[in-house]
Amino acid sequence: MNQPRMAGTASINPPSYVKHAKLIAWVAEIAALTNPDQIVWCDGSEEEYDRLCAQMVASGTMKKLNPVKRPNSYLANSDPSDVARVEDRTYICSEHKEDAGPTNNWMAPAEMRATLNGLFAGCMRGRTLYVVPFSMGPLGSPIAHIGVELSDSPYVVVNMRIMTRMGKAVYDVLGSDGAFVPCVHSVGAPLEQGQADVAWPCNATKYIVHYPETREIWSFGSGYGGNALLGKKCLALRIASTMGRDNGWLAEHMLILGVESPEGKKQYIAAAFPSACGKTNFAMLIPPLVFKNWKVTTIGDDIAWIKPGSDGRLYAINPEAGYFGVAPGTNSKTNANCMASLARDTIFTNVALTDDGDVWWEGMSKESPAHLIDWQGKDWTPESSKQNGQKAAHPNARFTVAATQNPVLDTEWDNPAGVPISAFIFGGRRSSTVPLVTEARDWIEGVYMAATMGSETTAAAVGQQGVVRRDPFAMLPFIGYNMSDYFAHWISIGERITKLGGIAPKIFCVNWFRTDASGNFVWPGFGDNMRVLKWMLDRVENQVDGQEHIFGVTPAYEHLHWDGLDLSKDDYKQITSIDTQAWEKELSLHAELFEKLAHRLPIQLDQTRRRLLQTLSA
Ligand code: SAT
Ligand code: MN
Repeated sequence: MNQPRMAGTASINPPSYVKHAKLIAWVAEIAALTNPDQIVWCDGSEEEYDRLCAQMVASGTMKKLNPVKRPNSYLANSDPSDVARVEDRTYICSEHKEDAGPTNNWMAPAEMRATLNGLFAGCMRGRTLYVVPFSMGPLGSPIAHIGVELSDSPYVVVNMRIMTRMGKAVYDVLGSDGAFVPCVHSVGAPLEQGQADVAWPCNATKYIVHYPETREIWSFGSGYGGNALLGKKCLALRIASTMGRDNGWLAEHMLILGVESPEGKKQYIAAAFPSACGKTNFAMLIPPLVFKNWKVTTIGDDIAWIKPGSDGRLYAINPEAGYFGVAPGTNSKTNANCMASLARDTIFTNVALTDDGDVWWEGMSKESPAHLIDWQGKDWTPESSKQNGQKAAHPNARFTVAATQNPVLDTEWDNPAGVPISAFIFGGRRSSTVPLVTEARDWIEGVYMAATMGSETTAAAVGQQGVVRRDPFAMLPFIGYNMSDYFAHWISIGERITKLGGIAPKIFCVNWFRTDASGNFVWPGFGDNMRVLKWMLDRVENQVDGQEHIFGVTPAYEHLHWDGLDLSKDDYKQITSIDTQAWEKELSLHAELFEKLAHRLPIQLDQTRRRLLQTLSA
């Protein structure tokens, strides 16, 4: 780490291994605008990580956890106003409004640049500007993309080191003129001379801004998750989705998992669910006993970059290097592999602190500890929580952990060639209407299912929770361009596969979340999702039947393995039945979405809707 100290305007002083003149000039330009006290060029070393963590422990941003219980791990508590992605403050600033489309916030780039120049002027006063070079995807691989984040948050630096391939080696790949996505981030809380810092600086004004045409990212005012770790949703989804549109590939909000049968046959599945709907749990699934000798392994838990190969198959990589997963609800029953991953070397954010210096969150154990310090730093007891309803951990509390700590990490997880995808799964959180699993009869029907997906909102984004909203492909907050063009792009990928002589992966739609009359989930979920996964894999191999209905193909009760699970035929009916009235309403909501997307919507989608409506009312 290189740390020249300067009063007022910092000197740039890049280390000798940085040979990229444009990058150095850009750092100088941003430093001149934001006015940090010093500039630190991060090298990604362990020594640097430890030093920044120690510095944050000293400043009160993080606590070091009990080294016996949770070696080399930390807890950070954010400001209560900065706990999730801010979708209403997230902008796609393309030259033309239609290119951002009706589902994105838009402002003309020139106008946004003027606004941001005002906000960023002097915004790093009293702070350090960290230069964070990172690669999304294996370092040096032809499918990886490099970003450089300039941030005044040391919390961002240590999280980026876990979540991406971050550090010095990136400069070797960049050389003197390699391409990178410039990412500028500030918590927006300059410090005046002598002003004491707070534990979690942030600003009530927030902007998460993308310029898709020039591939730039600017983020102001938040230090949390996807608002601040700019490699994740901002680069690997919003910006990458526009790269994919331009170059014939897909950037998707998908986990990737491998399934190996007892005979040694390996298949890979990519699955899209909205934030906080169990992607991490699904990606680390432990099959029930009846699936003895079946192995499920993880390629990724949140993002997939998918490209057609010359053999007509789709190949997927996980551009990330770590997991930023939801802690509440995670325990040794729901996700033992995840719990094992979190045993050490983990950063926890907004979970509760136990009296012996460990962490706890709702759902970690049946019994809660008798006393905790909650995520807001207040005393918490089971009694006090009963009285005031305060949760010990914030519902969007997270862990940041390296993928390499996952005991079921797939051996191919960082193979730059990617893994071939056999099927896509799309899932929402729906307490009614949508059946457990439906197979689309062809690519277009699958694209339709994904495009019209609805899901009840979760704590991953600021706003009302539990309301159904259309979340096409689980990508509503992450498509960096016009959603209609995105649908058209998916259709064109299907056509490309056919042209290459391949067979498009099957597309399935699942819903683990249907409830009974008392509001309880009927389907057990977690490991038992293997039962549904097995049916899908058998469908891919043409080895099992299903029942065709209006919307596609669903397994009959006898098509699933039930050993070890007590789920009656009636219960099964409850989660697979199709309520005609509810579906008429559902199709009208699809029509509403299509009306909103209007003139650029691919004709095939509304044709499919009309066909379904006709069959339904026949
Ligand atoms: O905060 S993140 O965007 O990284 C997590 C999520 O919403 O999936
Ligand atoms: Mn996500």
